[in-house]
Amino acid sequence: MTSEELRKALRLYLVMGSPNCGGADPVEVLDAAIGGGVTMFQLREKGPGALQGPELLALGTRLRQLCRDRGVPFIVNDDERLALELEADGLHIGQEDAPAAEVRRRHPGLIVGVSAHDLAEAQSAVAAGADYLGVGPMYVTRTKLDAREVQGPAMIERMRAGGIRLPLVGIGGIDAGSAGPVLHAGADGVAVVSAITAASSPRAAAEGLRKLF
Ligand code: TZP
Ligand code: MG
Repeated sequence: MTSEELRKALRLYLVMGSPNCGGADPVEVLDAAIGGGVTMFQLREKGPGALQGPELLALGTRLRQLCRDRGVPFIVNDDERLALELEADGLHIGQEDAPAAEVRRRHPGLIVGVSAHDLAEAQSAVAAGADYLGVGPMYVTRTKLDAREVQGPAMIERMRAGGIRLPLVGIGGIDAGSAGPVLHAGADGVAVVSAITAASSPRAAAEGLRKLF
């Protein structure tokens, strides 16, 4: 994938695991969301009731296959082994996970995404060889209980002004009504969880977000 293709794939990035789906089948949620225009997917199986072991592998296999069938890049959060087992297209790591430079070295063929909360973290991630950055939280979120302080779209602007050219996605509390300032600040796309997974129609929610592009 070229960096321009990656930039486009990052427009509407759905991040999700079974705990975000409120009892609905995550495969159905993802299927509907892709139908509505989701361009990239991250399996992030975290929080109360998160699946582990063979159950997680089984869910991951179904989600991975759906992404393959629909031509949507499939990224795994944190878990390098799971990413390899599922033949993921990429891996997303946070500041508390394995150092980005090591992940980059271990997996030269994978898309490597890194969460960055300020310009210094963004600069280190670029130096480590990250392919894209997730920046947040843009707004108040109830999805990630240990989320950092709200940074707002201004953090994207600060990163761009500080010379960060890498593809950036904003994350945290974003929906169709609040995505505009994130994109205007210089993000290539938005990453969302609840705006799609908690919507009565994930497909319509994705369509509403896609209209912004
Ligand atoms: N990282 C920063 S905020 C967040 C993650 C994974 C959760 C975003 O969830 P939502 O529901 O889109 O606010
Ligand atoms: Mg992490």
